[in-house]
Parts: sequence; structure tokens; C-alpha cells
Amino acid sequence: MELWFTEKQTPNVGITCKITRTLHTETTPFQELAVIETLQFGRMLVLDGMVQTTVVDEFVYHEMIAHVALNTHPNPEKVMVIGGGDGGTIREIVKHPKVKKAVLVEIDERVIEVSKQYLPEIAVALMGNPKVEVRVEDGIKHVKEHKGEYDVIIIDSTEPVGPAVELFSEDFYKKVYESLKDDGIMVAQTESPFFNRDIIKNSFTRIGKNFPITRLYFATVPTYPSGVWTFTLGSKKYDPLAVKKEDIFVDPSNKYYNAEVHFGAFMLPNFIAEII
Ligand code: AG3
Repeated sequence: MELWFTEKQTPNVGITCKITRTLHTETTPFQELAVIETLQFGRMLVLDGMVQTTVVDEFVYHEMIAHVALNTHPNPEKVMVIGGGDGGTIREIVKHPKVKKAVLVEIDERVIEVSKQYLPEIAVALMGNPKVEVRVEDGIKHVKEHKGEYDVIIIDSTEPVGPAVELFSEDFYKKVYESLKDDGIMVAQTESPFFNRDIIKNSFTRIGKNFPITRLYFATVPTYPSGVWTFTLGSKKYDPLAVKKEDIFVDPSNKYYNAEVHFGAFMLPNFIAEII
């Protein structure tokens, strides 16, 4: 018998993976959570039917959401991730030698626990890393209560449906701005330039209302809708394109991000550039 998982990414297109088994399913207070074993991409974390990460391609998204901002800031000592309960973004953040503290603020404790159990290579930094603090808390509440505290804030959210809707609002980006120090930087995952052009445009405009330097960049993630994914960076002071190449920190374990990719990711094909 063949077992297949399909995410219907739009009403007209989906991604289908042959699987060997379902490792875990549950309904948490926030969402439906599953971990399945795919043949092509290894273990896969699925929330509300949407692929969040897979063992085989997670490095692209996690390196790219973390290292671009960390290398734009000259001294990223205190960093926060909102969402990102699988731990992949935190794992990348603690690779950076200047990071002293990385705080994960995830609303759904079950995502953290299930990731630790079934995706240990992704969740590794959530299991006793001295630089990491894990907080099960609403990110919106957290930014309101922590003003002027962070050097870098990374919004590693799900799609803007369900628990993450507010994480794409102008008011939230303003709270993120206020939670950053005077020279802070934020990054948000902002979806597919093929399928979610409105989301990209709206996020860019909303982030740009708060941050004087706003830039869109992209990476290729095979298991996400269309395989092309964007990130939007908002910065109070430092421009990611003004970074000196020789100052860029590249961990030897990186599989995607390097000093060339740092700049190349901002070189947008026309169909992406025209969105913003
Ligand atoms: N968060 C963004 C995943 C969005 C994928 N969308 C989809 N499959 N329709 C990923 C979290 C990884 N730490």
C-alpha cells in the first residue's frame, strides 16, 4: 500500500509526498499538529495541513531567516524569535559568535515538545543550550511588555491564517519596532512571490511605515508553496547591503548562507521586485 500526504497550497495546486508513516498527530489548543516521515524530504512538521519544515530542506529557510539580520547588525547580543517552535531558527542564531542570549517566544508549547521528540536535529538548541531561553507565551504580549530590549527580532510565523494573523499587522510591526533597541533589526517570513503577492506587498508597506530601511530578499525552499520564499527585513539604522563582505560571519556548518548569498538574496528578479 502506498501512503501519500498532500498539502493543498492553493485551490489549484498542491505538494504531494510519499510517506512511510505518521509519527504523531494531535490537536493542540492552537492548531492541528503532525509529524510525518516522507521518503524524499525526511521527517516533516505540518501545522493545520501546511508544511512548516522538513529535515532535508529546513536549512535554507532557517539559515536565511537568521543570518542575514545577524550579519547586518554589528553586535547582535540579544535576539528574539517569535514563533519558530521547531527551534531551527534558534539553532542558527546561537551559531553566531556575538549572540549572548536567544529568546524563543512560542505560543504553542506542543510544537516545541513534539519537535524536541521527533525533530531533534532541528530542535537541538532548545534542549539545554545555555544561551537559549524558551518562553511559552504570546509573542504579541511579549513585545508589548519588553520595550527597547532586543538587537534583532525574527518573526518565524506560520501563514497569516489562524494564530498568526496578527503577526502580519501594522500594529504588531510597530510593537516589534518598540521592542528593539535604537539600532535594532527585524526580519519576517513573508511568503511566496508567485502565490502571495498581496501578503508581500502589505507586509513590506507596513514594515516600511515603521522602519527607515526596509528590504525584501528571497531564498528557494522546495517544500514551500512555489518553492520560492521571501523575507522582509526592517532596520532602524543598518543597511544589509552596506555590510562589509569581510565582516560577514559564515559558520562552517552552513549549507546555504554565505557572504555572496548575503548580497545575492537581495538581487530581485523583476517579477519579485515589482511587487513592492
Ligand atoms: N514558517 C513558515 C512556513 C510557511 C509554509 N507555508 C505553507 N506550507 N503553506 C516555517 C516555520 C519554520 N521554523
